[in-house]
Amino acid sequence: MYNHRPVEKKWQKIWEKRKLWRAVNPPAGGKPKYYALIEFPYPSGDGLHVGHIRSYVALDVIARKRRMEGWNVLYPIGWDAFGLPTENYAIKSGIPPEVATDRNTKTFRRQLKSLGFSFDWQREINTTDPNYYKWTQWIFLQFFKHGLAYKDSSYINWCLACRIGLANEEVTGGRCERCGGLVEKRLRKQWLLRITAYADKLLAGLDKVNFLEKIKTQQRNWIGWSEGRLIQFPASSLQLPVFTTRPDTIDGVTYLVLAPEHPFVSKLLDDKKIKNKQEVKKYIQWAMARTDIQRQESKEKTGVELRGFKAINPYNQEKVPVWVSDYVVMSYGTGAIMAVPAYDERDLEFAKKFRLPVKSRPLVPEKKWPGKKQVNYKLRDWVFSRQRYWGEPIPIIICESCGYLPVPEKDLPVKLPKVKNYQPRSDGRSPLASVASWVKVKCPGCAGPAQRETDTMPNWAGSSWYFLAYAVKESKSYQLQAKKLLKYWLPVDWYNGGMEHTTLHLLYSRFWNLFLHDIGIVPCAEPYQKRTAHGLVLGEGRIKMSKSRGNVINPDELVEEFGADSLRLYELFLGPFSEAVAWDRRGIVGMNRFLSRICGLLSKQQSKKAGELRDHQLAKLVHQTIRKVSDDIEAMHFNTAVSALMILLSELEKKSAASLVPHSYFLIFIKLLFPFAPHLAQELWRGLGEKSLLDEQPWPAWDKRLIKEDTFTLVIQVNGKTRGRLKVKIGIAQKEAEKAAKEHPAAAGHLRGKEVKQVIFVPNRLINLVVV
Ligand code: ANZ
Ligand code: ZN
Repeated sequence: MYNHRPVEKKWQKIWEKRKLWRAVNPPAGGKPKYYALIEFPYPSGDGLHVGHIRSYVALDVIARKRRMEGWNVLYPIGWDAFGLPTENYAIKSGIPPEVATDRNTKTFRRQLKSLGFSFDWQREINTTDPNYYKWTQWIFLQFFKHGLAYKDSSYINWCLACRIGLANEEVTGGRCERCGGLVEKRLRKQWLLRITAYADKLLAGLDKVNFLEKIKTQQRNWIGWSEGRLIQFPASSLQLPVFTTRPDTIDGVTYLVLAPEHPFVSKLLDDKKIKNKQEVKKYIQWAMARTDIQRQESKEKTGVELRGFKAINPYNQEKVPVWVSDYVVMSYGTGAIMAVPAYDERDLEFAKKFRLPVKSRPLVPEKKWPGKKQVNYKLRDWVFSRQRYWGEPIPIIICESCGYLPVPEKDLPVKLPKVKNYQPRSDGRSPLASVASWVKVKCPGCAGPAQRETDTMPNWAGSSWYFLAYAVKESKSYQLQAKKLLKYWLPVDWYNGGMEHTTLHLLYSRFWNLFLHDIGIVPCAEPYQKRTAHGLVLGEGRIKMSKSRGNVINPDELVEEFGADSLRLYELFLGPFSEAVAWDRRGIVGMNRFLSRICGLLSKQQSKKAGELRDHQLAKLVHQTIRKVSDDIEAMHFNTAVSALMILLSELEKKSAASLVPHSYFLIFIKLLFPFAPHLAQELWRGLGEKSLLDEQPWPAWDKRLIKEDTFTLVIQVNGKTRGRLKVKIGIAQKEAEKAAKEHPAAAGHLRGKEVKQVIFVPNRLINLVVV
């Protein structure tokens, strides 16, 4: 066992003092820039989790390798600190969210530093810092001024437990993504961001970036591009538009269906056209009270016909009945469909249940399709307000005569006022609504009495531009309009994060960046050049880690017992980086033993006194390892890179006993180890008499000639038929090859009792024995 504690403390101090990881703003001495990014954490009260670390170690390895390769690296860190857990904690404990946040970030900072991550701490950001959210609010105002932020009454997903509205992206299987509670539809006035206006750009941009294919697929499916036709069906005195992707089936339409929320329904109910009003009203009431999960899970189709009129099929003039059913959703297409039970499963089910006709008619050729071309997206506008305290106040003033007005930019930030009570109000408004002195303002338009918007932004706001914030942070302020900085640092060269953010943060932040690009703030349209994803770290036995199960692993204890280097190595050795892996305590013990062996070997080496004898096999292995570790890091095959280091270590151990290892090989080994286990590597480097810091050392290069294979696979044929293959030395002579071929068991059977008449030899390829 080596004593990791003094070693790790010592080098962390030296690194901090030398400010090695500061990203240098342009001109940066002509060095090319490299921007490596991980998803900044939410500083929860529980502290850092071993799951967080996996991604951070991976990009730390990349960042350290890049520095050695001569890049000006930006590898930043910060806190995504607004959000519900801190607010809920405030409700329970009475401790103000900013106090809890401050305490939590202190813990996270200490923990991250104890792991030796090479973050540029000078650029640390915090989304709850008024200097920071001033710009979050400023960006919101730009959206507002461009008509992309608007307030609207719409049916939103309402979490009954959290008492907040959720975006579609935050609802999974009809339940709240945060608390798992039931979600129902509620009509509410909400702020929305018009992300749908960017659906095309969000799709097209995917062709230009290097994202994992599964990430692109998820985003494409989420945006949900669909081309079809908008077809008008005359119905009573109205024209009823439907969206269909199968206009060729129009001859077989036997009824139409409207969503229960469809405005057409209430219009007809007012018009006194409908004979079964009570029945329709009852059905609508019933349908609207159902939660999304009930709608999705119900197997039984339900519905009611609007009796008293018929719609006309514009293709064949047939009269068709109009139904209301909740299998049609209001938020897609036009909220109305033409039903073709002969071709569509769901329509067939409905038709069977309500005894509606099924007509198999031939498909209609394209030139006869009515309606006009229409592209639809599954993507919905982003519900951007929350009725909670711990978020960025939406910088809008509401005046009875002037309407919604932006807070003048010079008055930003609109700071969160202190409140006494963090509990959501029973009227559903934010606790901010209770702070009269904050709410009452002078209207910037007419100078009359007006009120502040009391909604706050969702927890996704601050992270939608944080990758820009790092680039433009100078001391305490953010130079978002400083083109030079964004031009130099953007796009992010390599961004790693969780798959769970693909249709949330990753989509939102691309949207913000695209918009900021359009208004001339950001020079590039796409913010991330490359995006990869790590697999989850599960608890022992592949069970999800959670507080309630008591199986959350605290990195502090591991750092104390085994050291940061062992933990870092283990995080990467756990298994393939992109796959979920289960924690196993024995694994970290193994890593610690590996480091102890390295220590044992290298502390015996006196500087420059090791053997200088040439050993071709060892030289080859050293250079093959350089190549393997280099390539594996780039491909995120960290586990196999570590294995390669283990193989090399065993060989070095064997050969050094016989004094066969040139000193330079030990140095190479340490350099390869450095990105993974920086503390110990740096200590051993110093131990071998090297004065420099490894961050400033060049990454080793491999010698192409040395790693060239010196064998090839000889094809053995008898009478032109391949009978076997054999690994032999390159340049093998015909005589030797012939002997080897004759002795090869697969060939021997065909040669028995026969005479070789002729030998055809193609050097370094094949040998053909011709027999009779
Ligand atoms: C007639 C038809 C015949 C249809 C057929 C499909 C198959 P995507 O690909 O998802 O865009 N549809 C349209 N709006 C809807 C809504 N608001 N709620 C539920 N269903 C809706 O699917 C488009 C198809 O889904 C449309 O084409 C429509 O049914 C249905 F053999 O029209 B189709
Ligand atoms: Zn006014």
